[in-house]
Amino acid sequence: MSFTRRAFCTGLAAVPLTRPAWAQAEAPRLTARTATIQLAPEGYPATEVWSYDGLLPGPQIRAQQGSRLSRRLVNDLQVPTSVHWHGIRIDNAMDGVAGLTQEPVPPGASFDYAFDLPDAGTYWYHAHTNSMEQVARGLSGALIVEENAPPDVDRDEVLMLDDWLLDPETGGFAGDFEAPMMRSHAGRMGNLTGINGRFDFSLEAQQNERLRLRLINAANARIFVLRLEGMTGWTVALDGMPLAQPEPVSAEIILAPAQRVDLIVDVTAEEGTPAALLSYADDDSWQALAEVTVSGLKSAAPRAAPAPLPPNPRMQVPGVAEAELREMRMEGGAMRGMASGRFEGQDMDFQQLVQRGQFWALAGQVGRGEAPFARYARGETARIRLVNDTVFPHAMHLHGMHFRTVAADGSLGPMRDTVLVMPQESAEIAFVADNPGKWLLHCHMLGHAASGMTNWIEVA
Ligand SMILES: [Cu+2]
Repeated sequence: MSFTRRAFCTGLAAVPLTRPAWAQAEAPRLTARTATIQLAPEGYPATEVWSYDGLLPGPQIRAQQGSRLSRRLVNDLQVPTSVHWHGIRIDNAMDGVAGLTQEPVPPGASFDYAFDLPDAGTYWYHAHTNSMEQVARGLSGALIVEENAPPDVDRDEVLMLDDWLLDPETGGFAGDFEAPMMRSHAGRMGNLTGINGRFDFSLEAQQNERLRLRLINAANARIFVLRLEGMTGWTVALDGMPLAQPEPVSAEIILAPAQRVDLIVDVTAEEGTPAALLSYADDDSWQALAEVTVSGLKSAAPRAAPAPLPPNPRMQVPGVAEAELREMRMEGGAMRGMASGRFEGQDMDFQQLVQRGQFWALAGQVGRGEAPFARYARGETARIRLVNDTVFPHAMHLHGMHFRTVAADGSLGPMRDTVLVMPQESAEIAFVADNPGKWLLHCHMLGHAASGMTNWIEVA
């Protein structure tokens, strides 16, 4: 509106011409609520899910690197919830971990998240209150932070891989989320896999079209083993963080829960020939998780290899050789168990732990304890050896900071926030503890995390 002399005279000029500093605009809403979604194939009943904004996956959030993101979480569910912004090197108070960085948001209440986005890349957001159940019921979405100089691709596609354990009779989520069988074994595996909420996800493309595929594993426990058919390409980023050089896609891409991989692929298939993202299925076959229908020709010849993505800030991890090495032993689970663990301040044997629904320990601690696994001075280089003394793989996720894996010869691997540690193997991680606060270090097989595999560190 414009102000006229007349408006001044009638007193409307009392409206301030500029917004006072305290009158911040309300952040865009992200509403956790139930929704009914057709997840199962046609002919089966629809599924009541817990969603963000009625969508599964939740709305894709895109923002520019260096900008500030804000969302008002509105909880329209019947249970408390909170949002974790997975992989963002975030202010601790915004990390979304109920009971550690914030109180869970009760039904009917809201919580304002606002934080800076220092890094470009592929991230995601998901519930972090009773996440085993809440993520399984649908509370996750993609968070894409765009480079200020994006790579030269024809299209940018986000593919959220997931699985759902559904009752074919009712369409509802099957099984008991507390079931000891799932928690003590490999975790909650779905009987239907899909991408972006669809079991029959498909893409259309042209031959020689260049796609950026952002793969996010949002599943509770499933490790996806993937292959490209009719496409060839490069891995350019892992867990959001650019590789120094693009690497030709390996024969099999292994994507553990919570991990992401950014691929730049060229469609090599000719029109009418198969192209797909294949996934190794439970029946030992390769099945198309995403079918790519090829029609036409984008360009006469394939293009040269892509340039690396621009690096994010603070990707160096200096002083690893001199850093104190701490060992975090993973113990427990079916077929192995453990002698004892500390749960809620008490030492217990495995039988006592099982009676309390606890099956796993990290460094002898069962579930998040009063004291952190380790305390680091701000800026210190941290070095942790994750030793898997169980018969199951575990995808270990550190909040708040990315780490590099340390090879046996001391060389540093790519920068990640989630590392898969296979049974009877170990992985060493190193990172600069430069983000102050209380940060979880936990297994992202969410049933494991809920039954013991959750520890934390403190940076002060
Ligand atoms: Cu685990």
